[in-house]
Amino acid sequence: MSRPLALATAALAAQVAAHGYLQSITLDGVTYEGYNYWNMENRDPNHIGWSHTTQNEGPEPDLSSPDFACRSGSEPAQSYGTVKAGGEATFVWTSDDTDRNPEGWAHTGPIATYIARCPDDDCTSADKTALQWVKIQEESVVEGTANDKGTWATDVLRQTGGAYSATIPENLAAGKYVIRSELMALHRAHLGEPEFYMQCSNIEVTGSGTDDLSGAGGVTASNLYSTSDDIFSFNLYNQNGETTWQVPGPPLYTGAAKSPANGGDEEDVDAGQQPPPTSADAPTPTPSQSEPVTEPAPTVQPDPVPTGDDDGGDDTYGGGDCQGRRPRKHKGKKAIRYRA
Ligand SMILES: [Cu+2]
Repeated sequence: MSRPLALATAALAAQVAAHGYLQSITLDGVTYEGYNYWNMENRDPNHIGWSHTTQNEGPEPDLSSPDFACRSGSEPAQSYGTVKAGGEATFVWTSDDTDRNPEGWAHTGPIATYIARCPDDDCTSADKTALQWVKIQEESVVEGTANDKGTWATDVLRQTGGAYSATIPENLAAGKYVIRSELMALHRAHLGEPEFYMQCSNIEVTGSGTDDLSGAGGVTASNLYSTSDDIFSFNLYNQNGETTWQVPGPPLYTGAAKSPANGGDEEDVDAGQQPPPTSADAPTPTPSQSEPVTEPAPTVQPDPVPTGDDDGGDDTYGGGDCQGRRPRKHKGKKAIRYRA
């Protein structure tokens, strides 16, 4: 199979499989570069995404590795994007392997977003293994059933040019934070190999919020998930009728905004999802009064009946095909403009 010259010349990307990376992050309407591994010549020196050395756009398989925090060999970005508490962060994920991923992000699964306060209010030298992550957004099945016939958060992301949004909690104290966007892929979860893709970025939160997250029950990256979590045995190809699916990881921050792609109709965060009682008695913010943070989700087209070449996702990554998703009609990517 021939590949575009641009890819062929990116020697390090020779084994690119159907994975991806965070291309950009837009904060209160200003777009910053994430970390474009293969675009070194044109990389924005002010990128707010942490650098990494992931060579094949691939997932991080080891929950206990330091690489699980912010991807392989990650190091802090030296710049920040600015966003007000209650503001909007929009993440755009894509792939440079346009042969396998003509629509950018190919996989199916949930999305989660975490945030961690930086010690000494400095993220540029933060220890990725010590950051205490608090989940501020999560979404799994958006429509239909919790299997490959349903529409998952990353399916909606694919249909919106790779974009999803999270609301910065309204009550978050001003200061410097690392925000961690994570996409999960389920096509090999039944083999004990769910895929986790993450990217860290530096943000400076402004406003008059009061919660510095010190009592929010944050956990280090190596404690986000466990191989005993359901995602390590979940079968995407079971045609059951469940319409919900619990995103793994720590509980959602009590002041998190509803995930708008779910129409805001998620159940209220219940007592079982409260952080430990060490939480500060911060007042519970009222639901966000801002505009919904994503454009309305496009009408979801049901998947075509699988064809004979659908292998049920028993593909391999790392030298093999990791498409995990039938190609759909190419809708084109959003043009990304970076600030000057
Ligand atoms: Cu992949």
